[in-house]
Amino acid sequence: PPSDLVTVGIANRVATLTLNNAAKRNALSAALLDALVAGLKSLDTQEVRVVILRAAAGLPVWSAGHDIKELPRGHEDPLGYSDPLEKALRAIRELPVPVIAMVHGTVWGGAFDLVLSCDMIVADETASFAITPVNLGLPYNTTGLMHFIGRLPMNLIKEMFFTAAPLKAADAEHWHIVNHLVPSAELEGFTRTLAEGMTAKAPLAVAVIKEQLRVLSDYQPIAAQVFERIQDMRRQVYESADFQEGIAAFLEKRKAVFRGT
Ligand code: KGJ
Repeated sequence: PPSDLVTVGIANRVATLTLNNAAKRNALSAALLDALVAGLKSLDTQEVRVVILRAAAGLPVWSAGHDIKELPRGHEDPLGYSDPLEKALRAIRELPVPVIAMVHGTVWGGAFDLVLSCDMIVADETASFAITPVNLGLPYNTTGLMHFIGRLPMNLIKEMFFTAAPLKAADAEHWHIVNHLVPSAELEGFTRTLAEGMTAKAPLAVAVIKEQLRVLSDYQPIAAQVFERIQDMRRQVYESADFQEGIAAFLEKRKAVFRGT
């Protein structure tokens, strides 16, 4: 059934998917992400040639990231393969047409992974980007880190992950996080022109190039033992008291006190 959490509009071969839950700051709940994936799957990619992913007009928060209330409370991988966020990232990355993230407002946590998983980002001066697992004591997943490694310089990745501080729009432009930084008043028009410029291009070539770039940038052979070691280290983190504390602090709207246990 269509959901009002994510609306879909189509014009001139461009589909616009709009995150539409202002009350929860577009937190990436299972319901919202399922609606996003359903919206993407509903597209006829013979007809639709480009997708724009945006938040509802005027919201100061583009998305608050993973719905922290829905994170498993310990003893379970918080970002496992079947997590709704992971499914949505794959749906965008595997969609055979370009997806442009159009960003007005602040982008938090898993929502940063979401916009980086889009094929390009157009933002305005209100945009900022933060990746915040260290505020929760959460061990980020390996696939997610691969997304960052494939897209950003290592020193920037480390600064963003270790500080959890939002990167302002101008800095995001400096680091090539955004393809284009444009004034707020021009954001929609600019993004639409960029999208429409791709709609008449050869769709088979576009789809294959997108898939080649995905497969090549994801390609990272890793020994089973190494992967299992990393998973075991992650498990120790999501089973820690600190992870419980991080989530509890968010729910109680207070600052977390981490003890390293
Ligand atoms: N999850 C669940 N609920 C959320 C979230 C979230 N991420 N963000 C906001 N909400 C809910 C609040 O609990 C409030 O619910 C409502 O949205 C408005 O939030 O109390 P309720 O009304 O029932 P709030 O905080 O009153 O809004 P603002 O003052 O406008 O602040 C907006 C902020 C985005 C600055 C603030 O909500 C915030 O700091 N949210 C958490 C941002 C964050 O750290 N997200 C990253 C989550 N982590 C990840 O995604 C991952 C994958 N990670 O690894 O860390």
